[in-house]
Amino acid sequence: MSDEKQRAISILGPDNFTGIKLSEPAEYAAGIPAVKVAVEHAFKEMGVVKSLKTLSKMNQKEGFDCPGCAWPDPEKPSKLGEYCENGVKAIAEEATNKTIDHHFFSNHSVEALSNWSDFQIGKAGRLVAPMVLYPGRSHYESISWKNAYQLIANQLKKLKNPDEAIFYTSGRSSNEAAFLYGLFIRAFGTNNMPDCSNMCHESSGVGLGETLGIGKGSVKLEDFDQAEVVMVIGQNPGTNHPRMLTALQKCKENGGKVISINPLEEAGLIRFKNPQEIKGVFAGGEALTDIHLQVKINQDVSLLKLIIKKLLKLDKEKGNVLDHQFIEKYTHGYETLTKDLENYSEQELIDLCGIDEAIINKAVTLLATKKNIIICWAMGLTQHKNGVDNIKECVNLLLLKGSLGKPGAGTCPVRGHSNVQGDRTVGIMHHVSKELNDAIKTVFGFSPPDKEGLDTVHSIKAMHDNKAKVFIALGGNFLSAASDTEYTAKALQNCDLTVQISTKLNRSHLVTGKTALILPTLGRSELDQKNGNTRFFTVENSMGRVHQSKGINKPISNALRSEPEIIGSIAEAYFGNSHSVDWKILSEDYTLIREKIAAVIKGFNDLNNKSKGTGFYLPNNVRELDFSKLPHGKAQFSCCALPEHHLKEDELLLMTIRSHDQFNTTIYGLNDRYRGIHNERRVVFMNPKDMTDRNLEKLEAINLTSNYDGKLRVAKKFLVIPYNIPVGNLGAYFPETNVLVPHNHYADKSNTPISKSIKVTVEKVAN
Ligand SMILES: Nc1nc2c(c(=O)[nH]1)N[C@H]1C(S)=C(S)[C@@H](COP(=O)(O)OP(=O)(O)OC[C@H]3O[C@@H](n4cnc5c(=O)[nH]c(N)nc54)[C@H](O)[C@@H]3O)O[C@H]1N2
Ligand SMILES: Nc1nc2c(c(=O)[nH]1)N[C@H]1C(S)=C(S)[C@@H](COP(=O)(O)OP(=O)(O)OC[C@H]3O[C@@H](n4cnc5c(=O)[nH]c(N)nc54)[C@H](O)[C@@H]3O)O[C@H]1N2
Ligand code: SF4
Ligand SMILES: [Mo]
Repeated sequence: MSDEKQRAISILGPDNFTGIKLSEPAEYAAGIPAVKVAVEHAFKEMGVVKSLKTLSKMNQKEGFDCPGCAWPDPEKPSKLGEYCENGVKAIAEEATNKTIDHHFFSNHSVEALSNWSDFQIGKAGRLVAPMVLYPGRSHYESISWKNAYQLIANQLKKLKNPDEAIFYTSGRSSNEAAFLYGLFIRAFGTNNMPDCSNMCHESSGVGLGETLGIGKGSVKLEDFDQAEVVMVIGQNPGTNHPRMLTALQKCKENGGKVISINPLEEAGLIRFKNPQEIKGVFAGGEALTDIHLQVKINQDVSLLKLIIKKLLKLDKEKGNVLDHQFIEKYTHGYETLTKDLENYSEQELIDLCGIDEAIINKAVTLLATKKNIIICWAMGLTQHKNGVDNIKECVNLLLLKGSLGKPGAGTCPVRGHSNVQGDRTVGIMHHVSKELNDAIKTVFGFSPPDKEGLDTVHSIKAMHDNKAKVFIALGGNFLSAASDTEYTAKALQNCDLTVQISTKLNRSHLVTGKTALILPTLGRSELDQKNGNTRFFTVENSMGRVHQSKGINKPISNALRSEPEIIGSIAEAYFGNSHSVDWKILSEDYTLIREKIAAVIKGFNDLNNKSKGTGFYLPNNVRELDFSKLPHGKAQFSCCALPEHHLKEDELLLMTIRSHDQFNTTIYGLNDRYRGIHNERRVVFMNPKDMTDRNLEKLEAINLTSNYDGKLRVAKKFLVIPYNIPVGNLGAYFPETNVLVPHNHYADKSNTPISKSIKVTVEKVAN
């Protein structure tokens, strides 16, 4: 193929079926199959010896933090191993022995690679050499680190102003890397820092910030031992936070109850066999959910309003249901809330959420008598137009019950990426914080920009409209993770330069700007050494505990650089000696970075010492019941409107979810064991009644079409799976369905794409 030929890149990859097999959905999560699957994955990718060594150090004090989700480790890790099936899959993916070097890229053109499936792309192996794709060329070519840094610096210097550059962060980077990255971006002169949490828990951050004064959860892991009720809303922990099941199990052993609110009866929520316990391996497993409320997609506000209405009524009749002392002392807006609820009839709310009233009453009776309640949630609440209100309605319930700031009670937004919370804490954000800017000025001697930057959806629009020309990503897979894949592709392809600092190949390396760079970096599990000294870094888990993580494996290649070193070198190439920060020295010395974090960010004093061992908790005003920064110095009740979809007669509401065999856009395998799907990802879960209405057979192929503002978006070829899902609702996996999510429809206030409530129609695929 000629080097000059225009690249015909496949943006979505192949859409062929892979040979589906079905089984009954699983009745319980974990147990023996989980152990077996986990070990198979590890041995296949890492070999036996490396697997055993690596796993023995994961989530242990002197080891490294699991690169999977952000669920916390217990203070005293057990010797049997503090990890789950998906943690093992995550580490096997990173610590694989397979590598792709410059030979791989000279053997495969970018165009050819783009026709591989995401599963094949991910399985190719670890990136081990810096590579460049020049304009008009068909293949990536080798480039030295030095020339790569210079190329970036030159391109950044060509921009008319710093706001023409976009700097994305995914949530796997350490606090040290993220802090340095944010510092460089501000020194460069922009706040354009979109990050994965814009697509994830941003609604939680906004909702909690406005009502409770901190955009993070308030519970600690130990609180699960003492909770009387744990509500799990819009979350699938059996797949996405498997060790949370152990916490739920403990809660139940201590007499607690679990209420789940989900359009699906997810296996992990129903029954659980703990693979870390002998009884879990052999016995029949434990029922986890006491009450399952099978809510229709995006009707959580209706359901929570109904529950609250019923609790208010009971309180009036019998008393002792709500915590009036707490309401009086700590909250604002109670009268307005109760008055607003009078606008809704119980029947209207029952009809909207689609649940049998008798089951709702059971939940109400339980909640009425209990005082210590934890509410956990994830993407089922955040990724809707009213994502922020979903969170606020949860806060309303907790405030009414006085379930905050005491053991066994509180908010628990369950974070996704292992350090997504930490990255935000140490400064990755598009908003301007005067406090942070002042601290940076004092410590580093330069003034950060005070113009609000772009978040994810607005960055995409800016690139699409040719207002931003350079895109740099610290991890992640922006193309496939973001909404409206074809629009996002155009946005990236408009750029003069796209740069990916990555461990593994993904589609964002193939759908690129005119020039593209791949900068391979060390993974979590790898030994990070400089001049014979082993370096460690720090992370913050979902519950605000900061602790160290130290890699143990020999790096897969000597050519790799650590994330801080890469960022420091880009900064050095850009600034030369003309800046108040010595980027090279800072980027190589993580102890120094931690000193600077401690000097700039509240709550991090003595970080170097305090992060050792199990680490320390960051300050959290909700734990102290200190609402002094909020209006009236109180926690805020909110009046939330009901969601409106105005569905046309033939339209259904689609939620885009994760299978059990993926981590976001990384596809570990083609099975979704708990939901009974094997060897296929192009499936759509549908209620049998909706199938009958549309004359659809099991496993019939359909296209999904969304129509927003008159623009048709089509996701082609999905097999219909009859499933226990509410009438009018559909479920299908992302990233395949991201093509349907309109770029300009996102949550109010948080701008999170509406990935869990997309209006679609279905059509049979013509043979
Ligand atoms: N193995 C694995 N672990 C992961 C990830 C992964 O991809 N794989 N991703 C990580 C990341 S970044 C994140 S953010 C988390 C995501 O963790 P989750 O939020 O658990 O992930 P999703 O698959 O998006 O599941 C959303 C759940 O919400 C339900 N749901 C959808 N819409 C609604 C609704 O309107 N109301 C209610 N009540 N429920 C609804 C779905 O049925 C599903 O059970 O997991 C993290 N952990
Ligand atoms: N439709 C739909 N879209 C969604 C969602 C949804 O539920 N539905 N969920 C959203 C959510 S919650 C999130 S968080 C985003 C995820 O968005 P991203 O975080 O952008 O996507 P990931 O798939 O997690 O990124 C995987 C890539 O990260 C790189 N990587 C892995 N480890 C490291 C590391 O240690 N360092 C570096 N530098 N790179 C590394 C690898 O190259 C890998 O291919 O997707 C969002 N998109
Ligand atoms: S629950 Fe999350 S952090 Fe813990 S081992 Fe599993 S994937 Fe890793
Ligand atoms: Mo996420």
